[in-house]
Amino acid sequence: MLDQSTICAISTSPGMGAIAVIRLSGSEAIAIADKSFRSPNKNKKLAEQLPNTLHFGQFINEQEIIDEVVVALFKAPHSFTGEDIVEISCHGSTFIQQKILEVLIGNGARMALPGEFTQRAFLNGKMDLSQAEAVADVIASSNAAAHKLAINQMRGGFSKEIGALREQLLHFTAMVELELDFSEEDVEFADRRELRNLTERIERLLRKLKNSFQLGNAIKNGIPVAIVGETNVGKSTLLNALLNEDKAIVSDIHGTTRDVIEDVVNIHGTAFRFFDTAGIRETSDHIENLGIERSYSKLEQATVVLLVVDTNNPFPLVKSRIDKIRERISPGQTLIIVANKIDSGLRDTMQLLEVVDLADHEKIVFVAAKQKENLDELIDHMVRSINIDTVEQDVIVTNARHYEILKHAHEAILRVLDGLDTGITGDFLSQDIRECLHYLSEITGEISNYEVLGHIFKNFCIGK
Ligand SMILES: Nc1nc2c(ncn2[C@@H]2O[C@H](COP(=O)(O)OP(=O)(O)OP(=O)(O)O)[C@@H](O)[C@H]2O)c(=O)[nH]1
Ligand SMILES: [Mg+2]
Repeated sequence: MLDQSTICAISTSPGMGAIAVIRLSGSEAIAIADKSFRSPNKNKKLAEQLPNTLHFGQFINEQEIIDEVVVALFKAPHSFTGEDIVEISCHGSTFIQQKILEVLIGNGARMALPGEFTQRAFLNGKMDLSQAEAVADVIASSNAAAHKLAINQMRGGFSKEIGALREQLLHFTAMVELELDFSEEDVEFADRRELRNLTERIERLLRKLKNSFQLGNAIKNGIPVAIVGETNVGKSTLLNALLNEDKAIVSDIHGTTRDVIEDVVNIHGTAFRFFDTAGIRETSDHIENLGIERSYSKLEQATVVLLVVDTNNPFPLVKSRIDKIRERISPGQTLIIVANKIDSGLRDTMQLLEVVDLADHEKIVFVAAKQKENLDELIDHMVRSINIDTVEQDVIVTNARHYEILKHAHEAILRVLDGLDTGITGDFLSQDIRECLHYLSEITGEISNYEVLGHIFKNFCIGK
């Protein structure tokens, strides 16, 4: 059920600015604006103007001039919300903005709820739910990669992928359910091998989408990079160099950092979230041990692990540190060995590190964090390890709600695969497939309830 009232809100950011935009949407939008709009020749009516036009005039309250404004007109269904929209651009004084809003409410509009413009766009079929959600992400995007993902999703990239999945699932149910209609005759229309192939294809797609969330989430909030290593190897010095500020305390005392220090930097259009951790060593200090446990947990959560080693140490010692961390690296993580202090390092250690065997997901760079020497190469490896090309080509899930739904859908499809293996009857198969379809509809919003919608849109700002 669609609320028919005409809503209004300030759509530009709160506070003073050169100009501000106040937006009205609903069937009465133009009539409400007309009550306070006065054109230079005094007799122009907005209601009689063509859509997609701009009109200069005064915004008045009874006879008082509030401001000189430019009004933009859009008519249903060709507008963002699918309803009549009036956008009033005024001077950006907070007093003027508030005054115009008050007058519009006095004329019969009501204040919009957070995200209500976008919610109406969704309810009027201008976009599906995943696209509507992307509108918030586009507004919030703070780096090039997150922006790219959000724009792609807003333009329907993700919806297309879900649509293709639904097609395949519907094809599957059609095959199985035809068989059910003729169940008394004991025929098998659906070729089980074909069904299996199809199910496997769907499973792969769902798995890929589900797994993409880790990267998607990382891009949105900053790729997690853990800086780990022994005490005193220069982890905090490296963090400060990467952030270009003295964020962490640096000293030659072992065990200086005892808790995780975190900050985000934008590098070449990608946000990286660095975690400087407590140096790993054997110690009986209880607090320090708690810090070391946190270092390991940050290591597990990171997409990129920077293992800092001190080239002043003999090679066998350094090598054993590297091997110890290698055991903790899981698939999908990149390990960059940062051989630090090359300004004063042992020649032997450095030479042997140069020729150390590296796996595909491993890199080594030689730096002097204190002198900021060779950090470019390190940054280069980090940027390349997240492979920005994937971001451009593939659909990547960035939204936690979508991820939760995809997890359920994936479980349902695994049950179908299982069912095909154990030879369960078509009606059970079709039940799981229907469940899977149901979940996908929740992503695009074909199936939604007011509680879910309310929850999604309440996180928007007012005016969007
Ligand atoms: N010569 C030289 N010294 C460095 C370099 N990087 C760091 N240091 C010194 O190494 C010492 C330890 O540096 P930190 O950054 O505090 O080391 P850490 O790994 O954070 O140590 P903990 O917090 O105790 O685990 C400091 O005295 C730094 O100035 C470098 O590239 N060259
Ligand atoms: Mg430190």
